[in-house]
Amino acid sequence: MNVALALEGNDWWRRAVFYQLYPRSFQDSNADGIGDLQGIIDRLDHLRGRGDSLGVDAVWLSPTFPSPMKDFGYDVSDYLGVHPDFGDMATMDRLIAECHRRGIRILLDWVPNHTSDQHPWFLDSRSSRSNPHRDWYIWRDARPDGSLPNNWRAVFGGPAWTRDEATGQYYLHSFLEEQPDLNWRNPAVVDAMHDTLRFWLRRGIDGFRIDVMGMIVKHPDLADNPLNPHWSPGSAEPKFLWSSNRNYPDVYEAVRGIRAVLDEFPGSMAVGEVFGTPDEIARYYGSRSGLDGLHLAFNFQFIHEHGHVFTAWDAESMRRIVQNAEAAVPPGALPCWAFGNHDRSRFISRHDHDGRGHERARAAAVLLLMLRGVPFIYYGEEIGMADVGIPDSRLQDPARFHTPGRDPERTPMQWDGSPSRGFSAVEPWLPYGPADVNVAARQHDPASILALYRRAIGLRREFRSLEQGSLRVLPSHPDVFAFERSLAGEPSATVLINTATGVRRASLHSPGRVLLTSRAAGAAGQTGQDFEIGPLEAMVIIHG
Ligand code: TEU
Ligand code: CA
Repeated sequence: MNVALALEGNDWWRRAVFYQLYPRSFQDSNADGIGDLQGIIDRLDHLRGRGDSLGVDAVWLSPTFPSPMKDFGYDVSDYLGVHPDFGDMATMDRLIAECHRRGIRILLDWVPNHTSDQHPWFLDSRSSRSNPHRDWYIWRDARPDGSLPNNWRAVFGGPAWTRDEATGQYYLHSFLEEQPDLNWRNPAVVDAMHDTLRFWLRRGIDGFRIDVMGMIVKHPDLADNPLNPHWSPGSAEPKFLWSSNRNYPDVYEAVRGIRAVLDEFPGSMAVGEVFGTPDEIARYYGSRSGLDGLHLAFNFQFIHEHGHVFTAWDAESMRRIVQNAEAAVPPGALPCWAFGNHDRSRFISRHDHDGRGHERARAAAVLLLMLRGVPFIYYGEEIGMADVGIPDSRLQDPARFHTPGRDPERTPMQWDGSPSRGFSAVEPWLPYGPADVNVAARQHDPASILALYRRAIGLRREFRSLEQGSLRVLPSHPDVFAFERSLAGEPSATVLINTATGVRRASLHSPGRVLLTSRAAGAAGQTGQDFEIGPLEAMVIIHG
């Protein structure tokens, strides 16, 4: 059964629509309240397969490895295994095969910056100063005055150093104290981590999302971070910059080493979780000598900028974000877009101050899928899932770096309107959201957000200018973000996003035909050169 051919060629990822799936929350198959790999297999038809499926080309699974789950899998205790909550190696092999049979590529989430404190390497490392694994992590003495080795902070709050009684030294952890940082300046660590990539690539995994890419190589002397000039007492700004431990220049050399491993497996790829200015992000694609870095590096500016959650939905911000990204990515490289992920409040909840988050989410679907570059859909976005309020007694996330932690955006996928939402036969690990937000209710409703996602993905397939064309921002009404997608020899398309809650006028260089509108009652058919675009409406118009 050849339900849907996979994208062809080693550069398939350039044309792919990706879907991020949080394995704990996709589908529980064995009634323990936790999603698992068999559950994902059971639900693959939603992603791509028979009938009305979304039609995505690739999935990224948040970490599936053995882990004490202090950070829900981002604390890995064995890079070469499967956590028993999720299944076993045989199930993983079946998942890979089932994805491939449907034409879906599959990425795992590789966590190179730190391991779990229960990883055998760290258990060894902390056992004595002379252990062969000692230098696999970053150990330092206190400063002569007894203070911490340097002023670095953990991303989740508190100092980045914990003193280990047994050997009297401090170890570095950029996140939780149960997540000690690996020492990427030790060639043995580099070799061992590269081998974990090879292990999965040989098993058929198509690539990796790389966690915290920008922090793996630090300042060689672990120099103090400088004071943030924008900080003042009581401000929301961090007190110190991250220049010694984030996007430190040597990290790009390590990235090239990772790329060289991927190049041993043609057709594999990696997308990096990176933070920084558009220029810092651009450097992850490669050095002056070419695109020898990561295949893709996330642009998170529609989620957060400079550490602040992005809640604006205005044409001005869109122009700035898109133009900055277009100007920064190196020639031949593609921007990589996401409007949500497992670390941040969901899109609808970020844009719902006036109760119109759902309309903005529909427009966002059009924007995400019509931008030049590679889109990532966060599970549940396609049905309009919002953050779920979590009672204190059920909070799970240990990292409360932004209250109330990251649980609200990690709740179970809602498959139907039943009390179990079709997710689990028992109480789920996190509570469900409102019953009316579910796949079954949206599946056959042509006016639903799910139908809109399907149509937008379909259009990318149908029109090469939308899938591969260049992007040019067009002059427009200040409230309307307008851009053109064009490719030689193909009809060009105009995309219009009205970010105002009132009607606005739009004008085109030539009349066209409306391919898609985000408003259920939006206009279809031919347009004139001048016409009206509805409140919060997004439109795709094809010319010629
Ligand atoms: O996230 C890195 C991370 O902490 C970001 O959330 C970042 O700090 C923030 O957006 C501010 O810029 C990754 C994973 O996505 C997350 O789930 C893990 O907890 C974390 O790494 C540690 O592995
Ligand atoms: Ca389960």
